[in-house]
Amino acid sequence: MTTRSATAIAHANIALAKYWGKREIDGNVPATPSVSLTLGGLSTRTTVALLDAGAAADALVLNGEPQGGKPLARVSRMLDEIRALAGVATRARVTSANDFPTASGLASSASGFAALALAAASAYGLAPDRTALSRLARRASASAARSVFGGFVSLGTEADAAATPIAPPEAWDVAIVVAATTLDQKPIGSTEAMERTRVTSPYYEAWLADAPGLAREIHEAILARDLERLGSAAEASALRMHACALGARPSILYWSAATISLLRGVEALRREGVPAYATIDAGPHVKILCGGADAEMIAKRLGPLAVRTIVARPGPAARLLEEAP
Ligand code: 2P0
Repeated sequence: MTTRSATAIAHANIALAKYWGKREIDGNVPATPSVSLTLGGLSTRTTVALLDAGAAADALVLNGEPQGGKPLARVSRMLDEIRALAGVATRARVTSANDFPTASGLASSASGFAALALAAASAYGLAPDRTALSRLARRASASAARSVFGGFVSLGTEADAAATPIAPPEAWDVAIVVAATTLDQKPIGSTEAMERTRVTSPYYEAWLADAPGLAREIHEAILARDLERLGSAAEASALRMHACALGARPSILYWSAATISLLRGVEALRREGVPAYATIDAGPHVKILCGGADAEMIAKRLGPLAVRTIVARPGPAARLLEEAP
């Protein structure tokens, strides 16, 4: 029998200024500042239900499949932090589902851990403010800190970093066209890939030196609603992140042939005068930043190069759902 439960929804976000690499301190602290857009759609819905006092372990069901091993351990680590704050030892059952492909470079850990932090805090009777919630989410997955907020969001590199909102979702009519190139899982997770990059890529120091300037430019371009400046800096951030990862040994190459075809497709759109800019995360998919009015046309144009396109508009902050009585 469960005693208390809470359900939360959080949305994926796409980094326009990329986080890649962690500081060599405890707490999963990014080595580079990042700036993101939280997306409408692309959401994770997570329920945390406290188990009987006698239950020995947490349980996790992800997209209908019971999980053990590393995924469960990562969830239990966040629950342990919340239990320590709440002074409650009771284990919980976590049921989580994405409405988009898990672990394919579509940022499921961002929406997943933001939803988990909010649902778990509520189920255990805590009411952290948004900053504390973002900090909690960051310790599990840094990109999740950003999905706590809606719209345009920034995350720094301080030891206690929490995300802060830059502009709400309705502030600017832009869109992200997600062009998925495969529905398979990615071959190497971003946590491991970042660590390999830090340890072995000769370009890592250059990336650390360069990334803050791009993040500042991206932040300013958002405040100025300057799509061309934002897009060109966001594209540079993504390509420099991948260039740095390519320099790791063994190399980290997330791209497929379709990734390059999509990059060429975005260049062709720009030659025709359409403001469209590519960004790529830890996977082969290409996400195209564009004006809201161009999004459907761009999805149609690039659709034949992808297995699936999704038009995503700026989306809201993570939120609790009212429980059915
Ligand atoms: C980002 N990515 O800023 C960058 C760009 C992927 C590429 O944050 O180790 O799942 O859990 O903190 O947040 C993906 O990494 O990594 C990511 P952890 P996370 O969106």
